Amino acid sequence: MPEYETILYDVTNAVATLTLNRPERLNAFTDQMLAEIVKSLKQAEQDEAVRALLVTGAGRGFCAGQDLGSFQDSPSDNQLYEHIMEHYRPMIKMLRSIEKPVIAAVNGVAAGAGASLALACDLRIMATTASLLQAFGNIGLVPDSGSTWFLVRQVGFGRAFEIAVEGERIPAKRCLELGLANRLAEPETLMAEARAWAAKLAGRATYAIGLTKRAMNRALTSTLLEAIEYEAHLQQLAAGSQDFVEGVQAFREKRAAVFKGK
Ligand code: T3D
Repeated sequence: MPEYETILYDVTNAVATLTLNRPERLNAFTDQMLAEIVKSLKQAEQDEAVRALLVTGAGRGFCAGQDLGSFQDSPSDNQLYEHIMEHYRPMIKMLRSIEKPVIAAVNGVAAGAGASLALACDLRIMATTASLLQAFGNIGLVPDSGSTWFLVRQVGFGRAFEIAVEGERIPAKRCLELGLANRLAEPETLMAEARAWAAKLAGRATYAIGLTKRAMNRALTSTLLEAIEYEAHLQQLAAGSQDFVEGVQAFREKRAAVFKGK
């Protein structure tokens, strides 16, 4: 029995790649897939050999959100609330807390909670043919799995509200303009560029990158003075790393640093 049935998990060149693998449903989430994503994220978190992650989708879609085939017409009291809390929240929480850089390689449409998944990653590279879609409103739901939180912070209230209530596909080029995508790539080179980007980050001082993620997560809810104090605390930790010693030594010796991520 393979470890995962609805995703593919691969580690190459210190990069763990999670590929959502239900292409016939545009990689729509099932409970099994959500559980397997969380399990694979924990695996990547614990594996010292993994220093960066890539999340992508098999086939022509990135992820179409909740599998609507499993939706009931009249959900019972608390059903959706409990479903989100039990199945979606852990995935988004893991993505934001894992102290390794996570890149979404958005190969096609990212809709509903699939858009939330893309937005929860630290960085996004999108195929020029891909799009983000806040599909929730199109079926009478509200954005969930962190989409409201990510959108207002990434594009501001007015644009976030427009994106959420219009329910229209935002093409990759517009995502880049809005800052929702960091980079674009042609579809045929997307994965090569995403892997190269992830491998490049994996070769950097990834312990410090993890602390940077921790600091920026905290900065979202702190004052300036609190942020400066927290940065000072984390700087002390970073300065105790082998990577710091190596970084300074390499600078003095005028050579490229060889970081170990610790
Ligand atoms: O319980 C809870 O926890 C609540 C949580 C909710 C979170 C959510 O994510 S709610 C939002 C759910 N997602 C959607 O509403 C998106 C629905 N899909 C679409 O709007 C469109 O499919 C897309 C815009 C994503 C793509 O359009 P297009 O034209 O490129 O493809 P298509 O032909 O519509 O889809 C291709 C196939 O995928 C098709 O199957 P078929 O007809 O070839 O057998 C379609 O039914 C299937 N598919 C697409 N999205 C889903 C799906 N099957 C199940 N669930 C889907 N979400």
